[in-house]
Parts: sequence; C-alpha cells; structure tokens
Amino acid sequence: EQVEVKQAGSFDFNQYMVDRATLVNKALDEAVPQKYPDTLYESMRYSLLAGGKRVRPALCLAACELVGGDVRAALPAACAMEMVHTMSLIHDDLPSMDNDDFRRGRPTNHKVFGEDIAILSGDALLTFAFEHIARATHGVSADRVLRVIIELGRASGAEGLVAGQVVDIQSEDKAVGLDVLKYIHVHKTAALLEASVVCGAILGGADEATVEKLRKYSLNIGLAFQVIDDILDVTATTEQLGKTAAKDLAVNKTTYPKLLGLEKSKEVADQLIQEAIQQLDGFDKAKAAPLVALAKYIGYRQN
Ligand code: GRG
Repeated sequence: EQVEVKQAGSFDFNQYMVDRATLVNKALDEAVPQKYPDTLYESMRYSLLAGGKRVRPALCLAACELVGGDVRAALPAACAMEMVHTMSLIHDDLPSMDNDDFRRGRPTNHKVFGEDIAILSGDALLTFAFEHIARATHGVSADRVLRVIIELGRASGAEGLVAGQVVDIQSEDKAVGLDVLKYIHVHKTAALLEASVVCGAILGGADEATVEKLRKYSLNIGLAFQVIDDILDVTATTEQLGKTAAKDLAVNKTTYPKLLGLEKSKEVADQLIQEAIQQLDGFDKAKAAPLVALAKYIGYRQN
C-alpha cells in the first residue's frame, strides 16, 4: 500500500494527512468552543474532537485546491462535513440504532452523556454545520455557497444518509440483493464523501463539467470504501476469531463478500478505484496527487 501511494509521485501522503488533520482539528476546536450549556458543548466536543481520520475534510480541501481554489475558501465546509459525519456516528451508536459502546477507541457519546444529550448534541452539530458554512465562508460568491448548502442538505437528509440508514435498518435480519446493498452504501457512505468532494470543487471555483467529473470520482471511492469495509469485516474477524465464529457474527448482515465472494468483491473495489482515478486524468499530475492518493488509500487500506 505504501508503495502504491508513493507512486503518485514524490508526494508524501502520510505527512499530507497529518497536516490536514492538524488544520481541520484546530478549525473545529475554534468553531465549536466550550460554553453554556456546559454538558451540551462537552458532548458535542467529546465526539467532534475524538480523533477520526478526517477523510471527508481532506477530500473537501483537496478538491478545492485541485481546481485552483485557496484552501481557506473550503475550510468551513470541510469542518461542516466532519460535523455531519460525527453527528451521524453519534446517532448511529444509539441504543435504538446500532447500540454500540465504543467509537474511535473510547466510550460512545450516549455512554458518557446519556441518550438524551447524545441525541441533542447530534442535532446541534447537524444544524450548526449549515450555519457554519453560511457564516464562516469568505471570498466565495453567495451563489456558490448556496449550492454547497444544497449539496450538503441533500447528502445528509432523506435523499442521503438518513435514507441509507432507514433502508439499512429495514434490511437487518433478511437477505437483500446487490441493488439494495448498493443503495445502502451509496446513501449511507458515498453521499457524504460525494458532498465533501463536490462542495470543495464548487468553493474552489470549478465549472459544471469539472464538478461532475469529481462527483463521479467521489461516488466511486464512496462505494469502494464500503466494499472494502465489508471485505475487512470478513478478513479481520476471520483472522481474529476463526472462521466459524466470524460466520456466526456476520450472519444477519448482507455484504459484498456474501453476495459475490471475496475475490470478486476485491475485483469490484479495484475497478471502482481505477475508475475514480481515471476521472483525474485531465488534471495536472502534481495537483491531482492528493486525490489519487486518497482514492488508493481508501481502496487498499488494511483497517
Ligand atoms: C445525517 C441527519 C443525519 C442523520 C444520521 C445515523 C444516520 C442518520 C446515518 C448513519 C450513517 C453512518 C453511521 C454511516 C457509516 C459511515 C462510515 C463509513 C463511517 C466510518 O467512517 P470513517 O472510517 O470513520 O471515516 P472515522 O472515525 O475515521 O471518521
């Protein structure tokens, strides 16, 4: 994987991601300072500043720079992507949803602050994400900011994450086909990755054709992300627990490896990543290096 990523040129992807995470973490810390009511802000900051790879902000900033924009133009939107992502994780972990006790290596939000505060701090992060884009984006036309707000709204709501989550919940404990599985992945995962890239490009001043090229790139890496997740679910649990236990664990969930087998699933992921990278063909090689490396990182990650 290291070798693959390094082939993108002399570009140091690991250092790039560390630098981007540092920039985004500082901006998030400043965007959501601790204040009254104490518990609400503690809960928001607990999850928002808990680590995480910051893939969505990195994509947003990289897309903005790729099309010639200044990274500062996309920073509020990059933070907004992470706010929506974080709130979706808080709500996903709730007892009425996935009922998870741990996230990003620490107890889930509701385990620390209670269900009521976890729901409300998720709501506050979601609403603030939109306020933050509208209030903190400078040096970009109001028309472009409006388009960004529409993109994020669509990706988050009943045509995006929420829809994906609903279909996912309704598909539990029953066998679903490839079309439904793809619907879930496209909405639950790809939609916000797509919004991150597309919004970065819009804020960077991209024309329509370029935005649509990058939309295709992001949909492909979004779908690949989840196919790889399914593959890792099988391989990681198999390694850790032995084959029978892994099978028992995953029995209620339809996955790509279950429908297509492990090898075919790997082929699908590979194809998606190749097609994503093809979208970047027309761009300056050095400028496209971060998005090429991000696609390879998503496609060939080991955890
Ligand atoms: C958005 C209004 C609104 C509601 C949320 C709960 C819900 C509706 C949706 C669930 C969305 C969900 C949990 C999708 C999974 C997304 C995913 C791939 C998470 C893992 O992302 P990483 O690997 O995680 O980027 P880190 O921790 O690194 O940020």
